[in-house]
Amino acid sequence: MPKITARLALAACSVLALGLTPFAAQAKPAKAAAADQASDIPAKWEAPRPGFDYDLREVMIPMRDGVKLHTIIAIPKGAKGLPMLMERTPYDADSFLKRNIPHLRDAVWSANREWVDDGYIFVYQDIRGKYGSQGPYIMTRPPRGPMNDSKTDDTTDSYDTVDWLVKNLPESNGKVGLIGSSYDGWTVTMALLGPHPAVKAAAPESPMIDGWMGDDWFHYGAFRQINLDYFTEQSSKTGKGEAVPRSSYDDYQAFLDAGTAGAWATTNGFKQLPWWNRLSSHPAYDSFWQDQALDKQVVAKPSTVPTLWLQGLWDQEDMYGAIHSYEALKAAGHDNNHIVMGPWYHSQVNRSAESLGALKWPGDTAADFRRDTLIPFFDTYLKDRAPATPQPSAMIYNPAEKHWDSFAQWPGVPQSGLTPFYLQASNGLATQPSSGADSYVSDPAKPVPFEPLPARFADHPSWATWLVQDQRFVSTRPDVLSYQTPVLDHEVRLEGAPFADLFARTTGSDVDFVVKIIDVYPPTYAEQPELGGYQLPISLDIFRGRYRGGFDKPAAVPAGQVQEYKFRLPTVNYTVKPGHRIMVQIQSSLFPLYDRNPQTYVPNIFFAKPEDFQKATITLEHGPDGQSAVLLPVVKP
Ligand code: PG9
Repeated sequence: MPKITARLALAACSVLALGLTPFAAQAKPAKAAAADQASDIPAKWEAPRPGFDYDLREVMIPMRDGVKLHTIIAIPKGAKGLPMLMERTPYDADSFLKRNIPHLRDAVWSANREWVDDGYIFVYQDIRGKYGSQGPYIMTRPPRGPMNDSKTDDTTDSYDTVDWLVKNLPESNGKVGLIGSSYDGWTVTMALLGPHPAVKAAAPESPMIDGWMGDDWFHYGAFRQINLDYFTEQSSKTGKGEAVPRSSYDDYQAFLDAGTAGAWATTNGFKQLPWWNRLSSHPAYDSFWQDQALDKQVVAKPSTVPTLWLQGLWDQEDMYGAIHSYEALKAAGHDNNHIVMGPWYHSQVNRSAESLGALKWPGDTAADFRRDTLIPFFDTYLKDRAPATPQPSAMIYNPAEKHWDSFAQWPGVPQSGLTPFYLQASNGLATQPSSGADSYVSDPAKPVPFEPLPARFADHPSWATWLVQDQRFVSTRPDVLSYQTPVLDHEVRLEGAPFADLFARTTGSDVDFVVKIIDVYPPTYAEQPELGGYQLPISLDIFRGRYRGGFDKPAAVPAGQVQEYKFRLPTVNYTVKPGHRIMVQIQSSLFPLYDRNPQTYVPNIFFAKPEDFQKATITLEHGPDGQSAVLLPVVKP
């Protein structure tokens, strides 16, 4: 450390006592400079923006209660009569447009590039309480009603924003399209509960619709621990907070060390986060979740806005919302809504999509979709431009045949027409019932990993593609049971939503079931040799056994008694080809993505004690005490 003189030390002490930094103290004394200027930084700097092909406006738009929302608007130079494309986000509106880039095409984020070519005005807004917007932030703020007794929500905020836009942007044609993925898809859906008349089309992309049933927070009651990072990132600060620091490079180990999600949260200070406190005190599907499930709300308050629901077929975050909203609206007779499911991971529709993990597609399925379908859909209603072909009710990619299929009705095969594929002796799978049973020991000390170790939530490529991971990495574990058909001599075409229908006993008093439907590739595969023998999950989900009698009625499982566990799996449009096999894998954990079931019934698994975690022997019945099966949407010739 350098030697300091007594005088300097004294000066430093007085600076510290005044609460000034030494740097500020040094800047002060030059008397001559102080006379002619207050600061080198002008009160307001206007960048001339020479050569820019768009105007940028940054405004604080007032809502009905006086709260102002930070909004960025990019208007192509000389625009006249252009429609507006609006995205409302909790993820920093500023990050959607690079302000210092002169050409709008390069300045907007990649998903909007084709829209620039087509001619749109872009509006990006921070939702209440995040980044530049005023007001309190509430996680996925519930609609006004039993859970929100204020006069505002994201329906009114969207309405008030659109109202301001049509009155203040003379360059526009007064028509607004709504778009956004995930949380931003949730904001689109919220807007649809009471849209401004200027809203003419909407695309909720992988929207978070029901956080308990099958979107981000839980799947059928099993908690998704990756959200623990999201909670601090999203709700510890107005801007972006930090992920939780790790004790181990491998999240499998880090979460095993923590014991429960509740213990992890307590250790990491989550009691300061109101959202965590609310979520963790509602582990079951009670009115807290039911009243904010938007697939119910869109039917209760249906809009007339033509809507294109989008999601990935392997969407690792929001696999539930789009398809269930679409189906609910269809069932209620609303035909102004359409579904598109592409061969994509979560939000890949907004990126390039030539491949997904080991799977390759001919061309960029996302860019093609944006150019050929999404923009023409918006243009139909925002530019009065007739589409080349009318948008079908459902457009679903067939990943085995590598092309899009159109459907007037989706799911193609209704639930009443599903074909049971029964578990058989010697790990067979067939359409005739059999007799027998198989057991495995599920040990909470050694849960089945959801991806090859080290598991890392923070690694994007592996997180985005874990749903297409070759399942051979677990298929030889004794606690993963695999059943497969003989090699197929004909193709089996699947169009719709499969179900798992298990009849099982356990020695414990609670249990989870993970069911995967898998396309097993032939042992050698000339088209892409590394896919030889690949076990590709085409539909997979987890179900928490305590909810077998109703999602709002958790109940202990009677030890040793056969119980039925029936649940829907994600939708498929898939052809299992001759030479392949259909496989079903069943296991009782998927860790650390999902929290471990202690296998002893406790009222709230978040706060289970170490002694509640017990090994259990689980027995799957093939008959006569129940015919365990998966029910597949096989198209009959
Ligand atoms: N899947 C993310 C999310 C949405 C809504 C709530 C919580 C998380 C997202 O990508 O926005």
